[in-house]
Amino acid sequence: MREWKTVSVIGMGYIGLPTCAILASRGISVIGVDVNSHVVDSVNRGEVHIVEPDLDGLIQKVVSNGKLRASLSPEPADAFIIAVPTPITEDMKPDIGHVLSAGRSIAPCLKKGDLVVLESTSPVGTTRKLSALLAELRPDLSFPHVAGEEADVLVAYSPERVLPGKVLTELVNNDRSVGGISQRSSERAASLYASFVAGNLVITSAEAAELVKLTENAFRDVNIAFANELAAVCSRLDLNVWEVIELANRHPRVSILQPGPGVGGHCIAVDPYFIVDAAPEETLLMQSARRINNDRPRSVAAEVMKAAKAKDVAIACLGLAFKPNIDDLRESPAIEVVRLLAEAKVGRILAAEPNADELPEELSRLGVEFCDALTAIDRADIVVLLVDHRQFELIDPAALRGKALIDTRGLWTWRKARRGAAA
Ligand code: SAJ
Repeated sequence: MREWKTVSVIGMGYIGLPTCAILASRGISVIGVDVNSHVVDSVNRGEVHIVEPDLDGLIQKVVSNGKLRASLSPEPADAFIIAVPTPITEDMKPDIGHVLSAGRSIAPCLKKGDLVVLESTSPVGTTRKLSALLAELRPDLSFPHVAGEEADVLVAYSPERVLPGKVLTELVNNDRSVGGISQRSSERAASLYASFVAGNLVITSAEAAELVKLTENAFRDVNIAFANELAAVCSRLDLNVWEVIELANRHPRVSILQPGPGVGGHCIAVDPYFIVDAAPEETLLMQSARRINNDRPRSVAAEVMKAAKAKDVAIACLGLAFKPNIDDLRESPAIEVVRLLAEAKVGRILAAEPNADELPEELSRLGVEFCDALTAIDRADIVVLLVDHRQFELIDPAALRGKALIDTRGLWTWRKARRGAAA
């Protein structure tokens, strides 16, 4: 089997950049392509524009030894990996525009024997659409959706499934679905991933692999919605939801996730809509889960407003990231809670986020004040814990004495108390 000498990765974001780094660390010459010239320049300087443990050192190493180079436009390679965003439109329809643009940009570089792998989370059928687009642009070459095993260019889908914060480890160790449009496409794609994946490479069809990715995130969304619904039930019955979950999880076949102020990020809160769009009548559970999780910031804000009886009350909101111990504020339910409180003008809002240098523009415009957690707590009547960052766990309980606490993550009111009892 031919060795992989040159691979081009289209899109150097949260997935593409670590993939460039890992491939280059295995001795493959990697060309990272991005439409953003700042990203291209920073990678060529050996720098990273995203926060991910250990990525900076690896990028610096592979750029300085010449194995990774960034460019604004694709160049010929043995394989092209497409890792570009697939957002949803305002009416919750999948937008595969960036995938098709990436296809258009690589088409002129393709030659017989090349492999194209799509990694972006995509609605079922996207890989086949990509193959059809490439065929239209390159009538001199044959593609597997028409030519099957005889195709000149091989096309496959293989979704990433890495967790932000653990990307470099999970890229290597997770199992991977590899769905080719033809058997040869699957096998070639599997051989590419074998250059760095220690997990199992499981061959399937492109369509099954597309749905597998969406299913993983929809499954998690439904399970978080269950925990959030339970939180609402417990609040009505005046019970501690974290205690109920912890005890239920002692059952050998029960494993409930954790409630919180909602589901953020750009994966779990988005991907279920790709399935809903394809099968609206069959996805009642997924649609309910989306509604439950989307509604959480409003319930949390309502709880805070109920606690804020006096008009001149000060409210400390701790954490703005979409989950603990990261700096990613995109689609964060914590930001949504702060925004709802600021818009309702319930009092003075102080927000703390240890992983950010400044407040997002939308919140500063609403008069929210940015300060460190201890200052915010000191000045507040009500303290709302929105993200369970490790820094917040270390806060001395004495600092919280006399404050009304709304702990949306159970960090102080359950987890920390449990750890203290176990010590
Ligand atoms: N959350 C809860 N309760 C929980 C777990 C999570 O409220 O018990 C919330 C988080 O606070 C956050 C959101 O859900 O707001 C999503 O966080 P996450 O850690 O569950 O997931 P992501 O978005 O960081 O990464 C997910 C992962 N998918 C699954 O675990 C099935 C990851 O493996 C995927 O690669 C990633 O989506 C992706 O890129 O699709």
